[in-house]
Amino acid sequence: MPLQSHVQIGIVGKPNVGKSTFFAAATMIDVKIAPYPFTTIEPNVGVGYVRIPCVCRDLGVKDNPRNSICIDGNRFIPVELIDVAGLVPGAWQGRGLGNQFLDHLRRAPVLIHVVDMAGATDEEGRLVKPGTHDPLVDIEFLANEVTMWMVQMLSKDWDKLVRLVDYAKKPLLDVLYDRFSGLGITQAQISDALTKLDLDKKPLSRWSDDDMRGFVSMLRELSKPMVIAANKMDIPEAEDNYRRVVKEVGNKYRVIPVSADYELA
Ligand SMILES: Nc1nc2c(ncn2[C@@H]2O[C@H](COP(=O)(O)OP(=O)(O)OP(=O)(O)O)[C@@H](O)[C@H]2O)c(=O)[nH]1
Ligand SMILES: [Mg+2]
Repeated sequence: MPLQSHVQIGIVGKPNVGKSTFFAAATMIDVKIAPYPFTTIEPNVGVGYVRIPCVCRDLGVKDNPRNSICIDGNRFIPVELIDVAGLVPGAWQGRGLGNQFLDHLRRAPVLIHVVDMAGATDEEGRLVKPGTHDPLVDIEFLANEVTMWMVQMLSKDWDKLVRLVDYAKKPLLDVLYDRFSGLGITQAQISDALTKLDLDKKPLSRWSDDDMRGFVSMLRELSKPMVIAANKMDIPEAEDNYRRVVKEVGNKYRVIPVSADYELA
């Protein structure tokens, strides 16, 4: 019986990069895996375990806590993983499986972005010769899709928001919090994003498109941090790409080399 988990992690990426393989390796759940895009349509949900050293050795604790288990001095913390359909450019506007799939990620406070580091799939997930697609393009596109999905939520009935805040004097924080309710975003994160960009005092009626995008992009980084699983490291072309990706975006993301195929085997 898996333990209950209160943390949900979304596994995201373009189609055919190995999301379901990664999910299957982490949860030991048998799911459909195939070398073409949109193998997964309905999300797969399961529990995986994060292993950390247990405090029992230092503190002499004997009982297993209710939220995790200890085996031989290792603590296994359950996390719920959700493996969703692949995302193609323009998903936020409904392309591919689009919004429907993004909606499955609402509750996840952390995302694992599975990237085909071998560059063996094009931007829509079709197989191409290894080394022909640049994984940096995928990293940028995915963050952009999630941001635009959130921008769309914010900009809907924008005039109404402006009236509420600028004229009816409802606190900006409350109005934004309402707008993003359901995404598990906290007031502190919203407030942080506003102050970091000097937008906390600016009337909404004077926000430019860049202000809105900048704010949402910052809020996304704060509220849905992303880790990059650099997948298909078993393919020789992945090595150079991996080094380049770490050099280019290693200060922004944790990039972890993996081979989901090998892990699963
Ligand atoms: N060489 C190699 N192939 C991999 C690796 N991980 C996954 N694959 C292969 O990539 C293909 C796609 O794997 P899936 O797990 O179905 O990919 P997905 O991202 O879930 O695909 P969609 O559900 O269609 O979006 C399969 O043929 C896998 O065997 C890996 O680490 N190395
Ligand atoms: Mg899949």
